[in-house]
Amino acid sequence: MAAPADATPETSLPHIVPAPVELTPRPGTTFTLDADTAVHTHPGSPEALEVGEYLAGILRPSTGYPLPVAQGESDRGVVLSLSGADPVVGAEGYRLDVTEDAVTIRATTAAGLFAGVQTFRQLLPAAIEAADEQPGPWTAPGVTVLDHPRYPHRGAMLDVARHFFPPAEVKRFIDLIAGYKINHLHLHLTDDQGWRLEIKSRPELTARGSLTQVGGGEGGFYTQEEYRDLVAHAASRHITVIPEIDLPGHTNAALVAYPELNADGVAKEPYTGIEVGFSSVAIGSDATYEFIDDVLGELAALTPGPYLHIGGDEALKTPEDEYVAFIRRLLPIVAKHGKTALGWHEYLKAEPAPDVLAQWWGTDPKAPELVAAAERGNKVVLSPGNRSYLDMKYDEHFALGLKWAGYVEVRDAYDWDPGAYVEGLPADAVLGVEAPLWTETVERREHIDRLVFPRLPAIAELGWSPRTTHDWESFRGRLAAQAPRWKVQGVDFHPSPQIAWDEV
Ligand code: TNX
Repeated sequence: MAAPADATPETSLPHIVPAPVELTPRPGTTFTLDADTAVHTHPGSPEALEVGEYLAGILRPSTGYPLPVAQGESDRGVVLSLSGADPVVGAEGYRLDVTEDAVTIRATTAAGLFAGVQTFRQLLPAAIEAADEQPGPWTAPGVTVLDHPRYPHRGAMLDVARHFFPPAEVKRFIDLIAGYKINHLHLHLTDDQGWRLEIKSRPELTARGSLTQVGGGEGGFYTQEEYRDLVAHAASRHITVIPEIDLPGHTNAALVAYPELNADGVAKEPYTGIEVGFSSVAIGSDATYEFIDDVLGELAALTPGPYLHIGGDEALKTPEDEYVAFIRRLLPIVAKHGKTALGWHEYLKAEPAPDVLAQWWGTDPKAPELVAAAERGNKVVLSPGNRSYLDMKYDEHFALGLKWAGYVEVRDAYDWDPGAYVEGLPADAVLGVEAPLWTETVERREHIDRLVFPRLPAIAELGWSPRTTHDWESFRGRLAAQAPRWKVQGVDFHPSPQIAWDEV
């Protein structure tokens, strides 16, 4: 016998990832998008209007409805308002009310409206994600959602150095991560195998240093115009780009381009393998710092976000005293260009000032150097290799990826607490989390998709959702509900055996 229409059993709670702070169903209520629905955005706010246009841009192809977007107030249709939100939502949260007549999102900023839009998207049928017209009906269950992030820093990284990905591919990546309320995109722009960003004062970097990639393919690079366009695309999704120039190691591509960066003054040959830790710029030479000043100066000018990531990892050929001297000479250059440095945790050996950030990629929760840095005031972003590395294999049968940090199944990615993971690390030192995708084995879109989905949503949830919502059984059910969306979007996710994909 069918359940009465107004019964709302536990199992029919909407499946939202990341889990919201509070979600209360309105039993028996649904909202239906139709040919007359309009999007009303906060009067006088171009940013809110942009979020409205973004939402309409997702809804129009699949519904075939006109969905006009205009500034104004309304109690019908879709309403994006910058007034009336509970202050508890902060700078990135929102309140979402779905009633019979209206879908109302209230926030204090456009970023909050954008986050609310992502939740609303997941309330609609999966076919809403289609690129062409679908039958509908386009109903969303009645709910009240109050939501705001646990951490301000929720990141994903794409390594475009080991394999180059053209701008359209990066934009697709941005669009997909935005759906899970990720707000930082770290681009690993340079490594031994390729230099991927045009630097006008150093043209050989791309003329000579961008021509290869892992496996010997032709590589590539972003012109400054293309890079600016990527940054703007990310910004339109409320994502801040963090560009990384990896120094002093992982620099073979630069050493190919500029002989004077080599300690012996001789240019290196291009490298297309996957070993790490063999290259270094000349630590003691002024030419190195003139080069870095040129590169970081142009990069800072292209980058509206506050951070420049300077790498600092795996400088295995550099003696520790030289490494520390290098970092101490490098950091003032970042500051001179008006940016805050972020670096892989190794650079904490230089005991940098408290205003710079560290990204921890360790696997051992005993990390006394990280704790000591936090005690000196440095904030940290957590990317534990055995939890958040999207390039680790899921299991021994998985063809792509590496396994130096072990296998990372979905549950490994999900079942840890960023606030209590590193022993003795004060909870308030943690700015957030990042899931990096290194691309030694990642050659094309399908490879990206299989490694990123479904593990990125796990890390996104750890970054967004309060610890009180943490529950593997709940997560695996909500994650399974994403699969129909990914299918419609053409995301070639890995059907991990840990998730009951068919029970949705
Ligand atoms: C370590 S994690 C690296 C990268 C590799 C990655 C592969 C880190 C800061 N450095 O150079 O691509 O492992 O998983």
